[in-house]
Amino acid sequence: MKRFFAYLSVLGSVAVFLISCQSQQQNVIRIGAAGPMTGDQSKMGIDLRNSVELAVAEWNQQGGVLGKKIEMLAGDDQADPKQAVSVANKFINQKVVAVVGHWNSSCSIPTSKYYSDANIVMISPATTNPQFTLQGLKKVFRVCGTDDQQGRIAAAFVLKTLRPKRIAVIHDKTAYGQGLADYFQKALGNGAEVVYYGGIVQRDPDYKAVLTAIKEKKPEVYFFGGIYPEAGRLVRQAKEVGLSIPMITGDGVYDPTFVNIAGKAAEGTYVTFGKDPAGLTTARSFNEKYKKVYGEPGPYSIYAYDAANVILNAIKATGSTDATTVAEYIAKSTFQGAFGDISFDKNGDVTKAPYVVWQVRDGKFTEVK
Ligand code: ABU
Repeated sequence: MKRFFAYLSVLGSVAVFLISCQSQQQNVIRIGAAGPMTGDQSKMGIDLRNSVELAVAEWNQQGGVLGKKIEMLAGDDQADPKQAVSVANKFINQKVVAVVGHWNSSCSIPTSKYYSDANIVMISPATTNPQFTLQGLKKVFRVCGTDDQQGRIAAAFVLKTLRPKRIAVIHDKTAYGQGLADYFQKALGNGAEVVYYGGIVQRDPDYKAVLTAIKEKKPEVYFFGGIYPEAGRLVRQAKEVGLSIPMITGDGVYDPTFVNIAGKAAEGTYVTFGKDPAGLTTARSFNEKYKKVYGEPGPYSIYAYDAANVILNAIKATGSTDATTVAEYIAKSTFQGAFGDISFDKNGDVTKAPYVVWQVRDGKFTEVK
């Protein structure tokens, strides 16, 4: 009998514990922040996580949303599509209502289907491959531009300003890098001859064989579709093999880490990216608060902050965490973001995403006017 009562008492405690966990879960609204938080692209994921954390802290200081505290859950996808799917499954089990992320196109495209099927809103701050929002998934958005846009800007700049006859095009074989390289090449049209086209392997320490092969083709410029760790090694090793021509590349290279890796060899590199938000009145408060807590904002920090605020404002305005309701509201509304007004087209892309060309001068990214 004693044993029976002891058994009942254990069962009772377990039940109380489970009920209390469930009620705690119901009293919070969970938002996922997903990106590469370890590995050679970790700065991008950490920037993203910091911004979502900042937005969530601000909302919680004001009492949260719908009378509930907001909890941010961070998911490290290591810029690896398989890890990204694991993160998505974890977030689904943890009942997040929305995700800010992922950072890489190669992670956002496969996970978008998982989130949509699980009724979770997804806004990527940085994924630029057009395919991401062309899948007909109504709960998927991005707050940045697309690679067809930046590919066109890069090609127009090269043809008008650098005027080469011969160009080499290389990429990192990812959804982002290869996609961007292909959009760039398409936008060149017959404006210049592509004398070399090929892929490199991400995280390979030595690109000298490829760079020597490019040199033999005598291009006057080379385009790289990829991320800053590879771009840094490429420009450094290009100098080592005597390939002294400018690189033009995309938003994945716009970070001081590129200059740190490349050193002096970074000088003169051209990069397409959005305008600098530092001077915007709307961005002032974000910049000050971010700097105070985390240091200098990264290139996509403000985009991630705006993505989190779009989600939380939509939850507040609709009085709901239902993804269909929230996504319908996001699709038809204009939000006052730190980077200016944000509204979306029928695919979930932002209606304004102006790219400009930057150049590394004296170790700093400087807008080319
Ligand atoms: N847009 C730059 C890097 C992120 C991506 O893979 O799209």
